Amino acid sequence: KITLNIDHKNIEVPKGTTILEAAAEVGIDIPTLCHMKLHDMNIENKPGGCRVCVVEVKGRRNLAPACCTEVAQGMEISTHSMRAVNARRTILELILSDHPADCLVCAKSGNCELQDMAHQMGIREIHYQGAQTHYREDTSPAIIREMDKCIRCKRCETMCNHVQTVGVLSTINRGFEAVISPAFEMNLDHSVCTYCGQCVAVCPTGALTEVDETGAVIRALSDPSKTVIVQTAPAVRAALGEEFEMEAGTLVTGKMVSALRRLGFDYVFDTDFAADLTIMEEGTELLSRLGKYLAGDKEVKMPILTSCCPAWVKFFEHQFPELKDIPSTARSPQQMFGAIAKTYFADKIGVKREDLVVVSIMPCVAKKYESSRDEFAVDGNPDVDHALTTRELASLINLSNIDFNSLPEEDFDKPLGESTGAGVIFGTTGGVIEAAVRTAYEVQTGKMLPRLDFHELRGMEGLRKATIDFDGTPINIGIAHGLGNARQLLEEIKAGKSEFHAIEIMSCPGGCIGGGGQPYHHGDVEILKKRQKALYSEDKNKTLRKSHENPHIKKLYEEFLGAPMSEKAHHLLHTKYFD
Ligand code: HC1
Ligand code: SF4
Repeated sequence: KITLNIDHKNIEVPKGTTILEAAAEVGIDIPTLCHMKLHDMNIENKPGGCRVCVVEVKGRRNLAPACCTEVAQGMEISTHSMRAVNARRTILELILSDHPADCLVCAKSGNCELQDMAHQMGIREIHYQGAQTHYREDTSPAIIREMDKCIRCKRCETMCNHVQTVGVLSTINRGFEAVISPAFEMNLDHSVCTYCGQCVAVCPTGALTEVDETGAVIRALSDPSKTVIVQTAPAVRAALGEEFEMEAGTLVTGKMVSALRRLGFDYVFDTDFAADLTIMEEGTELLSRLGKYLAGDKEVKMPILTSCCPAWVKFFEHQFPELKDIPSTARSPQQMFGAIAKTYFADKIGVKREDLVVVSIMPCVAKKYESSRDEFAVDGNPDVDHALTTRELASLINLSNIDFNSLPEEDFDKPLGESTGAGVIFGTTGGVIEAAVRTAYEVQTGKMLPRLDFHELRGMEGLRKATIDFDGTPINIGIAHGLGNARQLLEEIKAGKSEFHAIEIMSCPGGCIGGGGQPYHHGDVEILKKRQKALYSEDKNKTLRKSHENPHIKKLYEEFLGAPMSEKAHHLLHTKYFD
């Protein structure tokens, strides 16, 4: 143990603790722009790059960067001596001298750590002349890179290279020319970027943001010739409230529905309905493959992998093309919803496909890319027209002058708004496979499940495994969230060493609750845990908690699809993967 003094507070911490961590122990928040730590997830970005966290250490000639200076016995530290404050302000001014001052129209305005810090430090004038070099804007189907706004904190590099192991982003060039970029300065859409959006989630400035589709949605809502419907992803309801100053983990399902109605959507539906539909298709596929495998069919490939996360799909298409016949062929719930909306539902209400606009609200930026994939369109008309993030929905609500907090709670419309608890838990790591188990068990054994809560599948560890007893047949299940964790399981499969029958993979740490389109959580894993808890509580409060019991799903099969994996279901609800 080491004893030291920070701002006149005595403290004892273990050897190896940094000044930044030690200060946090006694409630002193030292400002920083580059440091980021996701506790419990073993994720840390500590380049010591921004130098905003400098503090004065008694007896030392130079100021010390708190994030990468370890404490020493008897240290006396001042985090607010005028020498430290003056240096911090100078450093901030130098950063700002090479940053565009377009806060008024920046996508990150109000959520920008650099803007907040300039405000906190009372910066009124910039005394230095930076190079203000201009770098081209790079727009992909999901993410916009505006490198003029990059402060080179390297948080995005940590997420892309160490957490996701995608390896798209690295620093090239030097000095004012330095830029975080894909190799050879190619655009993101030419790289192997998965559009997971984890770089966007941690970017402190407006350098990395999602493609903004709010304008297009406003235009559709104002067009009287269009019927505009909306679907909301499971994870959105557990986080949207944070944009309106509510405690993390506050469920706002009913308020969200009424906000969407007030925005003018003609029908407010739920992606959870399509999640139930996914379970019907994916569960049937799992059981069919499993049945053959257990009967000794050497042709059948195991394990089956979930396929609802578009960043994960893009990841294996690029990085493990030889495994592309292993994931389920089921489309994601977002895309199943779009396909059913533009056929079954459009027919029901007598609207032509081209006059029906499908909007989805997603916790994710990759969903924008997914909805733009060619295979999810008919004659150039996409099944899902616009995918907004949770943050974009909050911005739509704000700009429409709707007082979210005082809204009444309303219910989704029918038929595509009815869902079970199984659909709800899709939004958290482990939820998709738990939903699949609830249905697959009953279909396979013909028996009622003795319990519905599979605690062994829940949690936040990056890699988890459990064996579920299917009435005498042990089924081995794996779960990975974060693409780096997924990579480990894929390497095992490639080497023929996988012990699993089924694996759930989600790209974002925490699953969709931690998606790149959610309210910024600033690295606070407790926020993710609260969102996760909220989804399990919504599941618990549902009357129906198994996908195959959803009455509107049953009706959809009776009236339209026939049976799971039927030819029609195959055509509308399944997909192919590409190298
Ligand atoms: Fe997800 Fe899914 S759970 S992928 O995380 O399978 O985005 O929430 O909508 O499609 O249902 C996201 C969430 C979401 C799909 C579902
Ligand atoms: Fe890397 Fe994901 Fe960002 Fe693409 S979206 S650059 S894969 S972190």
